[in-house]
Amino acid sequence: MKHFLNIHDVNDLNALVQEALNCKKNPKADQQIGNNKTLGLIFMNPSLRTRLSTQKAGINLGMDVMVMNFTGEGWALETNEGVIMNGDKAEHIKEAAAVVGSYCDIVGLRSFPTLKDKAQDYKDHVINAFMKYAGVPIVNLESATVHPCQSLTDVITIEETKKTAKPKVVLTWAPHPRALPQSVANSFSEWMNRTDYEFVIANPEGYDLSKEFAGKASIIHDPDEAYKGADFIYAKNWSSYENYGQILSQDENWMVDERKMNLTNNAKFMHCLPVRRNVVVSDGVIDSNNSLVIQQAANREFAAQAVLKQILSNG
Ligand code: SN0
Repeated sequence: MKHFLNIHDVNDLNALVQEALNCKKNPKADQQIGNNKTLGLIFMNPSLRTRLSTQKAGINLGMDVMVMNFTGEGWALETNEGVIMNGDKAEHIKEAAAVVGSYCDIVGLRSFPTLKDKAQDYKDHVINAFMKYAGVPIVNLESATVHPCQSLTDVITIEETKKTAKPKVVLTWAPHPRALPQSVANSFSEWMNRTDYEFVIANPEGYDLSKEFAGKASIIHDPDEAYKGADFIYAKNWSSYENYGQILSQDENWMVDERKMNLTNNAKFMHCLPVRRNVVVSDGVIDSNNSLVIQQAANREFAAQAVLKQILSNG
């Protein structure tokens, strides 16, 4: 693996999942692989799990790890080409990426979408600029369109937990007070498309994901119907793709609750976190024995480790 930007960088998904499960069994087995190598993690947005799990993964592999928050700490970055930089942006992404790359052997980057300009966001311009100018392998720590480290974690967690070979997995939209990226949902969907699970996306009208990411998923606009017989309920809010970045619904019937979970095949509950309790999911569901959220978060470490290991092994 050269870079880890999205599912297209993964040749053999089963092998990558097995690699992560091996890392989980013995996290410190490959401490020599990353010796004398530096991992730089750059955050343009907040992070808890991504930051700590990727840092820990690097440490497990013997890497030195540097972390920097750009928001408030770095110079405000200009990302457009050919502009006269006489406004509030002090540094161009061309120099910033090249400089970060000069200190690091691998760079991880988080950069959320603006949710204002769909065409610009869906070009994934910021992470692509890092790819172009950093000169080292790039790991996507959630970009404008996808969050592959989370999706790999999700597949690992389903593989660890599933009771049938081809479980029914439902990605359900849930209400939220703020407009959020489509990245986690897009990414989960494109990774589910690479499995042989039965995959359903449930969302209100106006919230269909881009077809490019939804792929072969069945799209259902009625939550009760979608939940029937499900083995996994994966909740996430996203803002509208069609009416780009907008909040079209706050309908609390879409919150994951005990009543709808009772329609499932004793489904496990999943969410990438952070989660708004009693908006996205009821306390009763997230605190139940069927909730996988902590296991999912713990698996982030080994997903990141498997990815870093494959990149380091490529030399
Ligand atoms: C981010 C998102 O993409 O939805 C990160 C998820 C891993 N989530 C949020 O920004 C949640 C913020 C909030 O106010 O709840």
